[in-house]
Amino acid sequence: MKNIDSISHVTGRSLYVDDIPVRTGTLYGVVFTSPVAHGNIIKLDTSGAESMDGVTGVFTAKDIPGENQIGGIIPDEVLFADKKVVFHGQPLALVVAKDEFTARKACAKIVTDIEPLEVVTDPREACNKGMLLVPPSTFRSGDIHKAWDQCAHIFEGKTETGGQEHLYIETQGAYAYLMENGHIKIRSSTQGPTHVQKSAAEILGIPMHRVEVDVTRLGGGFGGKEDQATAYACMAALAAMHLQKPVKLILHRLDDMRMTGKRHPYSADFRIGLSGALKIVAYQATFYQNGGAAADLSPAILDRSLFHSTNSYFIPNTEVTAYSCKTNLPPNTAFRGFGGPQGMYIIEAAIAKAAHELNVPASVIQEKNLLRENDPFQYGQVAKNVHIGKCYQMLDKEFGIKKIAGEVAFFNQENVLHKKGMALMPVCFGISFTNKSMNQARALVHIYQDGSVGVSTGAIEMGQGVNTKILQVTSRTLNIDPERIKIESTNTTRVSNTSPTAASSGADLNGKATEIACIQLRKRLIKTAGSILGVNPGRLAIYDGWVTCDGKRSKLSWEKLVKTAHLERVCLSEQGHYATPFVHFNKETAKGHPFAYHVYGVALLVTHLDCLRGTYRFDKVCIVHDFGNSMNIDIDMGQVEGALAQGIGWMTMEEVSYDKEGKLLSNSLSTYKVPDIFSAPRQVVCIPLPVKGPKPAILRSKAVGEPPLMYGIGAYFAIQNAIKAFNPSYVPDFDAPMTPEKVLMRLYQ
Ligand code: MTE
Ligand code: LUZ
Ligand code: MOS
Repeated sequence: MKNIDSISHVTGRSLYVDDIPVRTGTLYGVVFTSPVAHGNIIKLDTSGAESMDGVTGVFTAKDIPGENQIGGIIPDEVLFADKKVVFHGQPLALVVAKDEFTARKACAKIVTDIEPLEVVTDPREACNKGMLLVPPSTFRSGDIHKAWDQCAHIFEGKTETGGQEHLYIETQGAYAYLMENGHIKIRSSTQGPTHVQKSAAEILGIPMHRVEVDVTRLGGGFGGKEDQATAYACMAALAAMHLQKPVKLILHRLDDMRMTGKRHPYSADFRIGLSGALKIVAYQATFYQNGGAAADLSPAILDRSLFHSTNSYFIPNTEVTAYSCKTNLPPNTAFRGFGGPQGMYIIEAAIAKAAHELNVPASVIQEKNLLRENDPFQYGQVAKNVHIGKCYQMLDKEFGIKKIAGEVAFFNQENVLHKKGMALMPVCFGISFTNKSMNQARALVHIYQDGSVGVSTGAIEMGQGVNTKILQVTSRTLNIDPERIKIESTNTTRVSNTSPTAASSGADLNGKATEIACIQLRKRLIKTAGSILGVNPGRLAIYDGWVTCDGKRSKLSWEKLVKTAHLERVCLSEQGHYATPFVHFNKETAKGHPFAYHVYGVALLVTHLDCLRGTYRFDKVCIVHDFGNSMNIDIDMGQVEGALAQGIGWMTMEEVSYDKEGKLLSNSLSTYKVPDIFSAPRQVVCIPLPVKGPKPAILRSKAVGEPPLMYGIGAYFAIQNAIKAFNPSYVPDFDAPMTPEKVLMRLYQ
């Protein structure tokens, strides 16, 4: 089935927040932000802005009737700074005017006096000063101290991975307006409508039932709107409440880049020990996560880095400690992979280091240590239905790992100024929120009198195709034509207490809830059909818009059945509630069964380096990916390709850069480079692993949103291998992203 949004997307008819037709009297907001990264606020004088023509209001912390607090996991983040500023670009005030231009001009009239304080941007420095967002966390398995004695080889190293700008095409924004009796409605570009509803209620000092949040779709989220859409929705709501007028707030691209958090940069130390037979016996690491100035989702992201710190390998003795460091940067946040990519990069770096020192291909070490059935993860869960070995074997069978390695070696022999490099990247990613309570969802399904169907869930459509998948679930469960079904906007009054659409589990959780509701409706309608036709309902089914009896079409159509059921006063609406079974995790012991299942896959990347320029391109990426039984292979392939490009971008050309004063240098698309069509791999071949999907996956179709991003990690090591082929004295270092500038320096160092 085609993505149901594709036609409206390509014809420009899809509606985003900024496309909602505005109501009469709509006003426009612009956020005034801190010009320094750390300081005490001595003066914040907004009178110049307030007295400007066309300005209707300027709002600061003192205008918040409720609590000036938007922290998601820990209450450590204010909506508007009042006493202190803690990052460059932190909101101080919202200026509201008749148009955006006037509001922006008025911002320039605001006068501040901020007494500067010391700015810390480096996570290790923050850690040394004891500036942590939460206490450190450690995952352990086996006995790391005894294990070193059993190792024939021990290697140590240091790694860095950079931030990443989400660059969703639709920037952060919200449109808020009043309904009757002081109720407020917010149209927000958020992955977490309930988070917006709860925070707006707290800011306004009103109960949640007076706030309605509605989301049609996002022009991309990638994690950047899991938490950070909230602030702008709250600001729009606050101004709308004060002014009793509709208020729209859409961030300018440059403001969005400057003000919002990104993927967390990590700095890390590792120590890896191997046996003579190249089995990884011990792995010890310390992660320094650059959290920024407030916790946001950092603690949960830190946890996922630990969960994925051994990637797809079984390592009997491990000890990994992670620090979430508080720095004067915008609070870093969720980004596709959610700390998993950072954790995986570090173990891959450790393996690359060992491979270099022992002069063996990294793929040999990778292959020897792949997870097997019933191996325990370091967090206690026992690996079941492990497919990583199968992915590896199939990749080898289909593409020939040795053959490609041979071609690369031959090319490198024949060429002086061009070198190729190859790398393998296996991935094992856990599916479920690691916070148990978030693994739940609801769906509300209405069958209308004419037989058409409306479905509401907590899922947010952000381009990943979740609405198409939910429509497929409805169509398959009720056995009716997809044309009869409409997926409604995500609205907190129809489906409440939603988890954000995140952790790749949007389709699983909301799809399951939809399936549950549809099964109930089907049962009820079959029963009605039984009494209409005067036969035992056990003989009846619905198929292709008709009631069938013993497999043969009866005279009763779907429309007739629905109409009669309504006349018979049978309820044609149903709510489904789903909670992922068997997931739990004890934070004290760091053991449990946090994931419903894991997604596996292996990628092989070949890069081509121009050794005069330091530039590179990717010739091909071969992937074997475990989709389970993909319910929509076109959408899922799109997710693999998009995530791969995003992962390669993070590892190669995307370089988030701040100056020592905490000011963003890579603050526009001329200084922050993202992959475009010219930097996409020349060839991407992805083969679905032929296996049966697990039960907790919707229709046995595995979650696909995040896992393929991590194939991109192989890009770093492929380039590294190409550099080694040109410059034998290069000692591999681990400082991602590997930009062309860095490549050039390493070629000739
Ligand atoms: N694909 C598109 N086109 N746009 C997005 O914003 N977000 C990714 C992924 N794929 C995203 C995307 C992220 S971070 C997640 S967690 C999942 O989609 C969320 O959707 P799902 O749970 O329905 O897979
Ligand atoms: N968000 C979250 C996530 O709150 N918890 C998670 O475990 C998670 N994992 C991936 C992406 N977002
Ligand atoms: Mo995705 S980082 O879970 O929004």
